[in-house]
Amino acid sequence: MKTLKTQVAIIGGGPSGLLLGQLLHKYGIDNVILERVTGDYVLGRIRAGILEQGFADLVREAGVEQRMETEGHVHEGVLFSVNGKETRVDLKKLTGGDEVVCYGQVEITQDLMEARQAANLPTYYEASNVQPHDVKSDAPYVTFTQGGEEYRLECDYIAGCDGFHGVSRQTIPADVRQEFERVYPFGWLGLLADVPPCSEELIYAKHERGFALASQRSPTRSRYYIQVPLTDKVEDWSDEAFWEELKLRLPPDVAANMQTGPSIEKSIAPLRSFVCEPMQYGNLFLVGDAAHIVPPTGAKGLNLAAGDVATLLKVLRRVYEQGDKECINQYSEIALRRVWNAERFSWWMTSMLHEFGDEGNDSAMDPQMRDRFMTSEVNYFLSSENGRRVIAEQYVGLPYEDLA
Ligand code: RFL
Ligand code: PHB
Repeated sequence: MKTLKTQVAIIGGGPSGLLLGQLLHKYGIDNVILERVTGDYVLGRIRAGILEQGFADLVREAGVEQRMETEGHVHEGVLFSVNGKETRVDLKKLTGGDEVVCYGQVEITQDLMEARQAANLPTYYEASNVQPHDVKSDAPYVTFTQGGEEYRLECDYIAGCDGFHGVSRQTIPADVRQEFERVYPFGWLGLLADVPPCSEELIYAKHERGFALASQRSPTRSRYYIQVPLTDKVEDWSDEAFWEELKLRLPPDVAANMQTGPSIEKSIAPLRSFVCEPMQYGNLFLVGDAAHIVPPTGAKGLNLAAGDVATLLKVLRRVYEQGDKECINQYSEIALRRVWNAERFSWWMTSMLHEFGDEGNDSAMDPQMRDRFMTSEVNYFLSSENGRRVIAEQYVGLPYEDLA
């Protein structure tokens, strides 16, 4: 067994782990990343597209912003369509200057990977049997196997950035951990295509046939989603069938001018709200999807992960720069305040904009009555400036909290 030493062991080389690693390095804190799969596999996951200003600022702080600044697109507004009727939420005006950046998760992950490689920071890809040990003690360590060799990584702290299916959360004993979960009775079928976006700004569409989202990656690459039953398989959907259904759900003038083309990627994602409390156990911290999942309707998943990274960075800087080890106990409470806010917003947007039908309607309410309430609610918020501001403030993201 080979023994390695570092200050912070990071489990998971997705966007959370990479961003944390880069920022820790910038402040002189050593870290090692252990990733289960290859870098190419990580880059094959097409996910988020919208970054909050707080996220973009962290990327700048990490010094990895060059490509985001030139290739990312600032969006000052977002469109909602309710049964074909469009309303614009002017993010910038309603929030007094905030906006979001449209730049793919794949791109930001690639930028962070390249920066890590250029700085020669240790990353173990294809690390299997990753297991944290003694996380309540002053000498935690992580064991793993790579290339037939067994390793023991000794560290001060462990950051569990290993996503929803990772090992870190399971390290917190079941009697300490409380998990909250709601699985929605539908999924999103996403399609990526090299065609110009149908709209300059994103369109979130509520339609009686189901939700649809028109998003984008660049002036020549579009990302679209439609709500589908959980029982549907990607193979059930030809590109033609997808485009046809999408057009029915978007505003007619947008659909009429939409350019279609062959898909580069097509996949179905289930929708889930999930929170694990607490997010810290001894010297182990959960970061990003390892601790919480939101349905993608509010574009909050990756942004929440960045909020955790910002908080953990403040904690670890204070530990190493000021010798204050007690401050680690603030992490979970501060992170969870932001998490529950985004969870509530994402659940609310999902509830208002999707068709629930009979299936999965878990309230005692008549499904048609629920639909009427939700249509009324979304129309109420979109028709008043105050209502649009409530949506705008949360869409651009709440500020990061400081440590006490
Ligand atoms: P990730 O990305 O899942 O990365 C975790 C990494 O850990 C590795 N791993 C392990 N490594 C070592 N040992 C183990 N035992 C391990 N187990 C797992 C995995 O291989 C992986 O590389 O979590 P992270 O870094 O916390 O990042 C979270 C984001 O990926 C996620 O929140 C977002 O993609 C969510 N999301 C969106 N977020 C936004 O902010 N805005 C959006 O517009 C947005 N759109 C989306 C989304 C997620 C989607 N899907 C598919 C769920 C759209 C979709 C369709
Ligand atoms: C995306 O572009 O993938 C995207 C954008 C906004 C969302 C979800 C996904 O709310």
